[in-house]
Amino acid sequence: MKKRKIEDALRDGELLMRTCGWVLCKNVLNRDEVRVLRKECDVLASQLDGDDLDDRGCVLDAMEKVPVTEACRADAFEYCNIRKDATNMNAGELTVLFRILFETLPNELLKVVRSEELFLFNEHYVCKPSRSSAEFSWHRDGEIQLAMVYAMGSKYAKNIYYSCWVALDDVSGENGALHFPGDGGDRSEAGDVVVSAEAGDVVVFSSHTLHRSGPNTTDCPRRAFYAQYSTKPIVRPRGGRSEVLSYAIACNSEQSKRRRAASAGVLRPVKKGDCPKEE
Ligand SMILES: O=C(O)CCC(=O)C(=O)O
Repeated sequence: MKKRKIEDALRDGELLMRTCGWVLCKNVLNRDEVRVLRKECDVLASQLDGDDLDDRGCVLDAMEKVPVTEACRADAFEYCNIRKDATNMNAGELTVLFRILFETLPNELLKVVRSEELFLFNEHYVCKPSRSSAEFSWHRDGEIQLAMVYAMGSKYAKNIYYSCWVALDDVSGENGALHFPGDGGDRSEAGDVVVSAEAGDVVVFSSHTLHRSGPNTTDCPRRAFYAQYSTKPIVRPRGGRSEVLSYAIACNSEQSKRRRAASAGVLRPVKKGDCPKEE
């Protein structure tokens, strides 16, 4: 693409984010990357009963399984070291996961959101089992995830972060696509916007953006990876000091890159055959 066209495309994405609060980014992850995430999602789901997954709002959180330390909440090296014990990924798959989390998704986000730095705030999978009636009604992520922080005062209500919702399966109205309000904020079934996405596409939206998703009426699970990034660390007051809420791991700074590179000591470059085979 010529430089001018790239600049136009970036401006379009940024404009969409500012006016609609969401944007669909096509083909962000390749097939190998999608396969690595699918496999981890399936491993986490297989550790639960089907009903359990519906009961827990279809959320699968790999970090739930490991002892989260204060250090890993803000440091890329500590995070990678702890995250690697969450599931049985091999070193090649972990390398792919960390590249997605700390490079591919933040780089994509920086095309539509202006910021010098992005901080990983949270990551989990959302898996709607086959024939699941689980739906997410209209909500803004910030109102739910930051309710406790907002309750501490208006200063905290200014926190904003961005969700990168990564389709791991082809997603449509039949299996639980994301919906956003239509023209003039129309939230009716006929007027809202259903975002169909192919595996590897990413829907980016802000923590202030209203959205919902429908049930999965198909015979296959509908899997998505949900990584969220803030432009500043999101903290809450505790015992006279600030404490990181969830995570605040810098993705873009040189220091963060060096810390992540250090974690490569426990990993190794991706080799042919490391990634799961096509199902
Ligand atoms: O993946 C979905 O179906 C929607 C998830 C969602 O809206 C959320 O977790 O806030």
